Amino acid sequence: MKTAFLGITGSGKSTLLAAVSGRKVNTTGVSQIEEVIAKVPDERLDWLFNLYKPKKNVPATIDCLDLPGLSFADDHSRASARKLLGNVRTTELLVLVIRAFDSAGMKTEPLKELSELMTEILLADLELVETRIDKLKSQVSKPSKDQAKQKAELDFQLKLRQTIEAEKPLKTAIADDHELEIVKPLGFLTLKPLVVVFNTSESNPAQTFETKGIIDSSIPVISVCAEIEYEISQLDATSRADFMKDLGLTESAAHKFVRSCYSALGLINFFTVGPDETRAWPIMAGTSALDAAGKIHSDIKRGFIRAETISYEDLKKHGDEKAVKAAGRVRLEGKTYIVQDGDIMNFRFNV
Ligand SMILES: Nc1nc2c(ncn2[C@@H]2O[C@H](COP(=O)(O)OP(=O)(O)O)[C@@H](O)[C@H]2O)c(=O)[nH]1
Ligand SMILES: [Mg+2]
Repeated sequence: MKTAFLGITGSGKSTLLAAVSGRKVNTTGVSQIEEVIAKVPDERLDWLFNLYKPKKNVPATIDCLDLPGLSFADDHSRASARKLLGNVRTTELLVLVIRAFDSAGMKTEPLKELSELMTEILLADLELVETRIDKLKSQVSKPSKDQAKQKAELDFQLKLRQTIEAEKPLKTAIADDHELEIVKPLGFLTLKPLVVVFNTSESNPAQTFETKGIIDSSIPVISVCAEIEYEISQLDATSRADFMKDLGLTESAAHKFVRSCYSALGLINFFTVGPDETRAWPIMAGTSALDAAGKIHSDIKRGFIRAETISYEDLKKHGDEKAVKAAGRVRLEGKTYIVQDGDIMNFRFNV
């Protein structure tokens, strides 16, 4: 899954990314978009790896785009910010990093910053719809076999513009699957799921903020002190646990971050195990066994017979597959079975 980190310059995007990916901070990414892969921590997968001792352990990953900081100080920086926002249209999730830590000479106004970012995201969509309207208008003025279709889309885009101008959620203007198909490839930012990260100060890392009236209450919001979390991420496992305990932290930034991304996107993990690898597969909650099989390989979906399924909890409780079998807890699931978080799946197929 692909996410983009957005925020003003110096809000801590690169620091946070380093913390969640375990790599070093790259502060040079001022003018370029950089791609960083963050592994999804899942202790269940690690437990499975220990049990099966395969050659490889393959966690799920989140593909993060670190963007140069946005600035809305003047028209020129606004224009370049708009251009940058154009580059995140292909991502599935937006992560807004808000500066909530003080440092010498810089006043923080986290809620104002969040509200400004939300406005810029809206304006980027307005610009997109206007470009599309201009294009359609010029197409419609020339006779062609597509004219009726273009006219219909023009009406639809005008409706979208009206919705944005009224500051109503864009999704309220999308009536059916056909309209959804039109908007999908355009990559409207306000249609993307969001995660909001308040980058808090060392003195009060757990500080929370009242975002009511700025963002929808369904959007995951977390507080993280990127600077501390970065230090933690650079430690080995033992010192990390000690350091976190000293600070009273129960969950690392990587965990918190991934949990919010999963929640914003409605994702769960299922697992596959074997002598070669143990592996986590992210899927949307509600995915059928057939579609889950297709995530692994189209052949497995095409030749799907059934899925031998064990829940992680059962495996952990009984200790190994043999004991789970003896307890009668191995299930044979069909195509329409809805895969559950933590299911260990072994697909039988025939092609
Ligand atoms: N005090 C403090 N400084 C931070 C924190 N997070 C980032 N910084 C500092 O803020 C500056 C900008 O951070 P950076 O991650 O490069 O921001 P970006 O421009 O959004 O990528 C760097 O000097 C960081 O060390 C934090 O949580 N607390
Ligand atoms: Mg940066």
